[in-house]
Amino acid sequence: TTALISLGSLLLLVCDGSRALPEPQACGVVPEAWRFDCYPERGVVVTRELCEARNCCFIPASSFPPAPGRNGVPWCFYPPGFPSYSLVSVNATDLGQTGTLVKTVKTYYPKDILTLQLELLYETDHRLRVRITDPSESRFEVPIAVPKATEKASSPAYSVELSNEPFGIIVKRTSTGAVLLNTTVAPLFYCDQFLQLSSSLSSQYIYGLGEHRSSFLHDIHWNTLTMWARDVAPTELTNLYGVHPFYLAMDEGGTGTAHGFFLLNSNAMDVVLQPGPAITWRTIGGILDFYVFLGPDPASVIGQYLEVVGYPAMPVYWALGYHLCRWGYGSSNATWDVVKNMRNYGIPQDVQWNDIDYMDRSLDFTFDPTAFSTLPDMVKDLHSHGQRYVMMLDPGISSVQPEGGYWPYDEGLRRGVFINHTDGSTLIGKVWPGLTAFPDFSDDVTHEWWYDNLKRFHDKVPFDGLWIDMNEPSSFVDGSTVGCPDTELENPPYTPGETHTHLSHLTSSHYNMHSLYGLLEAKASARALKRMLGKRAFVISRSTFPSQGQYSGHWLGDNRSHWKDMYTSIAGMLTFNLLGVPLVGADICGFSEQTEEELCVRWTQLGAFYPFTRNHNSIDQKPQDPPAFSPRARSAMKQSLLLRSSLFPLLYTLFHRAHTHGHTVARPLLFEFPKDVRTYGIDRQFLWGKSLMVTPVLDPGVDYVVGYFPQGLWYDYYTGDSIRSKGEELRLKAPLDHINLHLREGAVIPTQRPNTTLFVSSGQPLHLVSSLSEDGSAGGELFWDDGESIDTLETDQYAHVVFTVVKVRSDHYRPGSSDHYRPVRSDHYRPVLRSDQYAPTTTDQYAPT
Ligand code: MIG
Repeated sequence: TTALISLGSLLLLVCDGSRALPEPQACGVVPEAWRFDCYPERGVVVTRELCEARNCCFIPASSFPPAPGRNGVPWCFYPPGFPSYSLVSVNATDLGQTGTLVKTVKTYYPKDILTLQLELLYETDHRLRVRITDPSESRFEVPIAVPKATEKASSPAYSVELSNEPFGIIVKRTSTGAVLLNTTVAPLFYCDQFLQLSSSLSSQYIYGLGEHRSSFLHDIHWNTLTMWARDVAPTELTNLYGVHPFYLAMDEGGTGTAHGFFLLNSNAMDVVLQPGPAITWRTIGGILDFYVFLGPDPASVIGQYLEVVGYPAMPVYWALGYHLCRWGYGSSNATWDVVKNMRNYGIPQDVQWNDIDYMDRSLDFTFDPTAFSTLPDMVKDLHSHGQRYVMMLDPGISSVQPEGGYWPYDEGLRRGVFINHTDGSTLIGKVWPGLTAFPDFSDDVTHEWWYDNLKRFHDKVPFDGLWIDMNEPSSFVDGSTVGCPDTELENPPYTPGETHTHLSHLTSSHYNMHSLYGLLEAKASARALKRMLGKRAFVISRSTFPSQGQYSGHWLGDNRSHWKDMYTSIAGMLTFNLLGVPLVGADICGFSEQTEEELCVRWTQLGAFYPFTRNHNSIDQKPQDPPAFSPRARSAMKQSLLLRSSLFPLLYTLFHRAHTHGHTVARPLLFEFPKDVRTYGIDRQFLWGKSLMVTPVLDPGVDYVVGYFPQGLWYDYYTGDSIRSKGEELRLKAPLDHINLHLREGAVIPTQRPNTTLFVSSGQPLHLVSSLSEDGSAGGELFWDDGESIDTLETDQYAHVVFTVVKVRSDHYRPGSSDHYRPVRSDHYRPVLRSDQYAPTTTDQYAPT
């Protein structure tokens, strides 16, 4: 922060209209960490000539790019005083302020918008919104419903300072003076297809910014995160399936306070993190419309963000069960055999899935009449066992007329639901069935058509939920069968990361809406399911965008059967919990490549603590469902799944909190211990809610695991033994059939005796497990309803029970003695995992031993 403020003082060098090269001294004073890239174009070797043609500073940096895809200290960077906008007027409004920004010098990108309107909206005490728009022409804005404030916040936790010349916004936390945003660090760009805003970051601790494969805590060392929905197997340093321009960051100084930032923009963009610490948002369309959330703790930041984009839906209860899937069962009977096998072994399974191989010639809304002829019978059988069926749908609708016609396409054409070229002809790409058209889910007519298709198929195969894949949208040809038109949209002056593969810009609306495809398809799917089944919808989507959680969950895509992929799944899961999509998990045991038994056991144990738990496997790999392994492995997997089932009441209650308060379900440790800097980077452990800590084994060939225990009292979930930690790493025993679980002091968690399916176990007794704090107190809650009706909360069809344990003073109580920590138990039951007994038979209390 100090460094950037000194930069600010150099800004007097601005002189309108001057195209003079920056003074070498002025360039030299800019510390490397604060050099903002003036030549971010990829694949260009930036020379002094190219750089100076942009009036920028050219200093070959001391270090060369450290890693491919990571772009190191820029050699060409903006000098202090690089021409930018000036704030020429400010007026008070009902909600804040409005201002006019002008600029006289054009940049080196086409179509500078020289006059801009600034709007500051003090929406709530903890939420500031800033919009920078073109007053003369309306530009694309993301079509998601955000709250409209009607009154200016009365005592905002933030203060806003505006810098006039050059224009910049500085947002501070009122209580501490911490600078959360300072956009004066680099020039603002606002051209038709190049909008760029930089800011200092308050600290190096920054999270969110999905979807990328990385550690949970982002690396700020010249790390460019591209946002553009893309079908690519999770790989580091490249953009993946979803787009989430939101971050959570800790304030400076390790005080535990946190804030958030959300850029409401769906165009292709690069987000650059640099060690300043600073961030640059570089988008190729739309407007600059962003929010700052003041927290002050990490969990509140997420709640405030989700107030804007929407709280996640309350899942139907069986969404939280065990899901089994693979690509390439080959037939409905083979699928059915797996289900029967699971039943024979008494392994919990709520849901059986099918991948595209159930389809007839890969056509949506059909099933293979030969190999999958018994599909309807299998689904009926699942239902009669209290189990559910989910199958895949891809958005690409075959445009080649199969024999007998294809209603989805014919009807879609008739109703005009497909994405068109600008000349009005249907755009054709290529996916699994061959040539395909793509439904335009931004249109209600398309939603109606999607519903009709689902209904017609449901009459034949009564599925319960949907798996929507390939919705980036993915296509096997660039652009369309006729390539890409040669337009400005196809050739933006700046191209972020990997934005040209698969279905590309095509039309003006696709240029803006590409990354919204998965969101809009999920919305259409959830609406249709609700209407058709009259229950909460179950949808799992590959592509996601802010507000996705209202309509679907997410799986993390095509991982590999590697130990490393199991580890990175934790960061993915935690990140999506921050992004308001708590119903998330990775393909357990790994999707591509062959898994091995030990990995699959460990992954099933970890996966039992994914909010969404599904084993999924790619075609051509050997089966990896639990019965496919040795008795020892199978029984370890079974134990972990029964354990998960026994924790269903807790998990369900956590989802209720996510739905009503925007809480996380799978939670990073730093959320509960924000003052403990040692938790900031933890992504090998996590919590369920505030109390249950999961410490999985993530390495091969070990029978122990090292975990960090934040300060306090922790109880081994199985034995009730307590550990008093000073905030230290502990080595825990972890034989192959064991996943370490610890309960934090002061909790009461509801559990249930498990069964092979959830909730049918309504006959299954509920229990409480409590972990007393040092003073003998504990608390918790249970949310309980029928598990599937829509809006049980709104219609008052639920129970919400709050549990409190207090130490009752007795004659035996002797202050200062350790006696009062002795457990007072009605029996000595501890939830030791045995196949016949998974939960306390009576209410159980752990007390410090
Ligand atoms: O091009 O439907 O991520 O889970 O098994 C691959 C086949 C298409 C990608 C999904 C994966 C699924 C696969 N799909």
